[in-house]
Amino acid sequence: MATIAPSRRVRRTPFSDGVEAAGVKGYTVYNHMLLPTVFESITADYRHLKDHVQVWDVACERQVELRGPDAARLIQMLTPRDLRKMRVGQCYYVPMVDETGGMLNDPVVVKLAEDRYWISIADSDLLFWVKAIALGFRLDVLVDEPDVSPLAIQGPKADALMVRLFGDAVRDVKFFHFGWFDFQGRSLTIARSGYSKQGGYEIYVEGGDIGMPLWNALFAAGEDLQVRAGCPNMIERIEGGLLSYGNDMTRNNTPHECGLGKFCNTNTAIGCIGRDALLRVAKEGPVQQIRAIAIEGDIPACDRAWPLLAGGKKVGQITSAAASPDFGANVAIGMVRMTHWDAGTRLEVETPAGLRPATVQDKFWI
Ligand code: THG
Repeated sequence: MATIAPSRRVRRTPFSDGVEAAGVKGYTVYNHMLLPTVFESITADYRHLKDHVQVWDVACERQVELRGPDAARLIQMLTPRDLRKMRVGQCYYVPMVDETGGMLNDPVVVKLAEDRYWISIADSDLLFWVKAIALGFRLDVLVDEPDVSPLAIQGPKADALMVRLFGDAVRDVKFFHFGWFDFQGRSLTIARSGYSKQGGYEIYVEGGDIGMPLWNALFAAGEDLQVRAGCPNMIERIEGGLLSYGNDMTRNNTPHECGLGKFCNTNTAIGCIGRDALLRVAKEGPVQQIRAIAIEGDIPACDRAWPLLAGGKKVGQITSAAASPDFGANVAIGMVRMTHWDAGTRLEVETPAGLRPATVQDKFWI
């Protein structure tokens, strides 16, 4: 594979020096920023993530900040998930859609104050959409991208590591909640969340200057826990059914097709953009939906959609796939038409390396 040319458009992060010192071997670009994809090897990184604890530079999960008297009104316009019960200190995973109900992003929303939110975005330029909505509706709210860079601590020993830096109180942070914790005289927003199923935290590092001091403190404190630099692991996230915007879904998909119907309260999310379109979808149900798919045989890297066939006819597509050491199969995420989405349905995948047998699963692996 060729390299990524360094340039100002491909932004470095406050942790990039640490990531390079740790021997990063591959990058992707996410929200116009570097995102590590591999350190030792994807399978070695996978094993280590499931057994120990890793520190992930996920600064590319950029924040769109809403601040001002109309922040609450604006955030509810942006998502069909009902946010009326959301309290300060909570995080919500939410679909964001356009006026047709098409997915624009699937961020984590962080409620910092009644009049202040962070939208922790997946890989699309959501800032432009949010700014345009705020302007078009003449809302009294500031919308911008603050100097905030998430650092994720993931793996079974994440609690053990975090307690050493932030004290026992960090254990009390509940899933998809956050608290404020001191580090070198600065207050850090720390949530129990992250893009893996192994458990852990996300530290929203405000101010790039404390990036490397925090990075170094975590590695110094976790030596005996075998702490390592890591990154979202493709195998583990497919096993866990964690969706990747731009890969597993695009603007052409509704939340219901993505299995995110449970995060849509179209009846009560009054004022949300796309509500009329989604009311129709919610009533009739989707005609295709995300499924866990097991694929047999050898498969190449999934860098394009692979057609899913039944009797030679296209009935869907595979959008992410990887060989899983723990499940002894190729795990995959696909969008499958209603006629063929039942668990146990046998299909064929048209990979660039040839046709492979596949079976629709009843659920994801973890
Ligand atoms: N953390 C933060 N920001 C992010 C991500 C993250 N922005 C980009 C990307 N990841 C957004 N996509 C997701 C996808 C899945 C989840 C979080 C963000 C996730 N899902 C859990 C699950 O499916 O099991 C929990 C969902 C729930 O029950 O609320 O965590 O990872 N800050």
